This record gives sequence, structure tokens and C-alpha cells, in this order.
Amino acid sequence: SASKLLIKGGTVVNAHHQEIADVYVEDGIIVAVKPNIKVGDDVTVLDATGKFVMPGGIDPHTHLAMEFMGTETIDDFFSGQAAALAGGTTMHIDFVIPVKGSLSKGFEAYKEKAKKSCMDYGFHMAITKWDENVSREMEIMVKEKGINSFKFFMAYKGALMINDELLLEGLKKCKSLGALAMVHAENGDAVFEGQKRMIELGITGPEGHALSRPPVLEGEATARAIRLASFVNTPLYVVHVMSIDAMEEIAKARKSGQRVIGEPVVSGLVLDDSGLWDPDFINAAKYVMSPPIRALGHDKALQAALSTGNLQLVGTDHCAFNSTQKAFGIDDFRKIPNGVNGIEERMHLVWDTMVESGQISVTDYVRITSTECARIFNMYPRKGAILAGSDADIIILNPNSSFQITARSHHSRSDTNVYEGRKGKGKVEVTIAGGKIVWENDELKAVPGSGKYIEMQPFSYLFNGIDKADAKYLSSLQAPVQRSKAAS
Ligand code: DUC
Ligand code: ZN
Ligand code: ZN
Ligand code: ZN
Repeated sequence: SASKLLIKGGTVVNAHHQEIADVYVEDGIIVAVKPNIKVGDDVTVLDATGKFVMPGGIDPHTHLAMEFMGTETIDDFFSGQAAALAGGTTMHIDFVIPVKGSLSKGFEAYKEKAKKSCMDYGFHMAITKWDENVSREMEIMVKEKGINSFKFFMAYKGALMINDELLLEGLKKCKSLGALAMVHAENGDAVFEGQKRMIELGITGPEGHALSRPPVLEGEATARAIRLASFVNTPLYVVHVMSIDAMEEIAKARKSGQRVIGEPVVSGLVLDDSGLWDPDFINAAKYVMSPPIRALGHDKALQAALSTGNLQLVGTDHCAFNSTQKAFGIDDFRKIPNGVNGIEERMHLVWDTMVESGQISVTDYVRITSTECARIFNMYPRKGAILAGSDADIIILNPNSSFQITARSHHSRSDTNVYEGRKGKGKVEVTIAGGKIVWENDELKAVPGSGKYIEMQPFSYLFNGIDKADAKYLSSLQAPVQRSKAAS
């Protein structure tokens, strides 16, 4: 029956180890991983000889069915996840946006949107303002709702942005709850100024988007967030690291021992900003995301940082819009909905760019596309591993086959694709989610409602020893110096 599966003869890859072995799955769980497993004829057998058997991808950063910039992202929890499965990703973590300032209402709204899920998912929570109620609700989210990460926006002035005072409050609250603080790091005041400058110069097209918010603004905000997290002594996760400037701040902080995680996204790793100068508006507008895709050179530097361990895992920021939505900004780049696709393309593009090119090993590939995400958000080894007892979220990748990307055949609802025409080596031939074959022979069998909500517990490994460091700091504070009140 479909609930019993044997994957035979492949190279089974985990983040620290690879070996030729069989993988036996029953009722959605991996039961055994060892050579020469014998089974009865009620078991579906997949031959993986010459192929890699790896944990399904986990995308730490997506926006499905999100209301944003006067519209809603074109992929919902079904189409976005279907696209994910076709590209070898079996879980994602999406950002809940509060409703009318209420985290609980936002959470309920997202649980409702996610009812059509065809793969497992988890949630981060975006914090877009600060008051006592938000602080109280953060506690409920962590203790009762399975959320262990909160994202703060240092950009989007007048909409989502919070200032340093509130960011500090948020960092302290995250620390007390054992939740991971995440930041969108761009200097929002300076971006606002940069945008005005472009419009005054008459630069209203998509290229104005990149010119108005250069890497220096990402570097500044990244450095500031890192220092504030150091002051509070709590771990920090920097989402969508797009520039050398931001990456170098993260590398420096990590070298000094600070617990900072840097997440590059696929668009930043494999694209450069040249598309934004395309004379065709839609061709250019499809590349508009924030922070912007950078000039040639940043891409290669971010790849190198991933390979040396200065950056830790790869997301997508999948936030897809179609041409009609992108056209909202035809007269003013500030009105172009920000976001690019990637949930379907991530596993292939990272394989081709990083493994096929020889920059990283296959075990490293598993770490940066799956295991590290599971560890950071406290889901390991249920997720991110091919071990007895882990969820049966598995892909079979053929390194000798090839992929080709086009909007004509992708599974996203968008009519464009920022990776249009890309080809590469390595193809996900089979995707197994929750023990079921959902992608095989280029055929998708995504079942709405089959995805589960994965609750994530606080105090991941990033918090180990934080209290000791605090105690050391406190004990190092000397008694106040006693000074005589009389003037001498
Ligand atoms: N950047 C995007 O491009 N889209 C969604 C939100 C964000 O920060
Ligand atoms: Zn082993
Ligand atoms: Zn962001
Ligand atoms: Zn995002």
C-alpha cells in the first residue's frame, strides 16, 4: 500500500554523513535506514541506485497569501506548496502578519488560510508595532501556539517599521521567551530619503528601486541590529542577506562568538541587478524585491560565504506577484509590489550553483537547505534528517539529470519567473512528503488538507549558555563606587 515505502540502493545523505543504504517508511515515519532491507510485496519500492536520497528541503522564509502593498501574493497555501513539492521542498515557515495589530487574530487568519496545505508548515510572526498587548500576545504565541521566532522590520517606514527603542523591547522579550529574533535589516529612514531623491531626479522606473536603497543601508541596519542583540545578549537571525556589506557584518560578529544567523535567499545568490534596467517595464519590475537584488559580485560573495560557513542556510522570500500586480508601479517604482518567486526553484538552483560547481559537498547541501533550518527552529531530528523516527519528508535527486525553469511549466500561479530560461544539472525526480509520493515522473499529486502545522518549541540550541553569559556579566559588575557627598 501507499503507506509502506522502500527506497532502495541510493546514497542516503544527512548533514554530517552519507552512505549507500535503503530507507524504509511506514505511515509517514522513517522506520529504518540500513543496507539490504527486505520487505513483503505490499510495499512500494523505489529504485534510487546512482541517486541521492536526502531530507526534503525546508524553506525558512516564504510569504503565501499575504496582503501586502495594496494586493495579495499570488500563491496561496495550496499553489505555493504545490510548487514547493515539485521542486523538492517539503516544509516551509511562513510569516504571519498580525490583523489590526493583533497577533492572535493574525495567527487564526493564517491557520484558516493554511487549511488547504498539501505539505507541512510552520509560522514565524511579524511584529509591526509595539505595545503592552503585543508583548503579552508574544508570550501566548510561544507558550500556546507553537511559534518560536518573531520578525522585526527596520524598513517600510510608515507601515511596518519599528524604531530602535521598540526593537530593543522586542529583543528583550524574545530573549525572555527563548524565541529567536529575526530582522529585515535596511535603514528605513534612509530608504525613504533615497526614494524621494530618485523621484526628484525623475527616476521612476524599477531601476530606481535599487538605486534608492543601496547596500550601505543594509550594512548599516545589519550592524545596528547585531550590536543591539549583543547588548541584550540574545541570538539574532538576519533574513534575506542580499549584500556583501550585510554578510561581512554577520561574519565579523560570528567570528567574535556572537550567535548570529545569516540567511541569504536564492535570488541574491544567483541573480544580479541588471534585469532592473530592462527597457520592458514588466521584465524589470519582476525583479523588484527588498532588500534589492544587488550588482554583479554580491551574488558570488554570498555563495562563497555559504561555502565557508559565514552564512548558514538558504531561504527564498517567495513572495510572488503576477504582471498585473507588478504593473501597479508603472509610473512609480515605490508602488511595485515587492517580491520574487523561488519556492519551487531553490533546491535545484542551490544544487547547481553550489554542489555541481564544486563549491560545497552534498552533506553541506543538506545542511544549508534543510538540517540547519530544522535545528535553528527546534524541529530536528523530526525534520531535516533521514533517521529512524524522523518524518518521511524525502527527495530523490538524480545528479546526472537536468532541470529547466520556465513560467510556462512552473507550478506557481505567477505568469512570470525571475529565473526564466535557467538550466542546470541535478533534478529532483521524486518528492515524498509525510510518507506519500507527491512528485514523480514530472507529475504532481498534491492533496489539499494533507499538510500539518508543525509547532516549534522555544529555546533552540542558539540559547545554550546564554544564562551563564548573563550571570558572568552580572557578577562582573562591581558594587557602585562610594563617593563622599561633600565637596572637596
Ligand atoms: N521583501 C519582499 O521583497 N517581499 C516581502 C517582504 C520583504 O521584506
Ligand atoms: Zn551511517
Ligand atoms: Zn523582509
Ligand atoms: Zn520576506
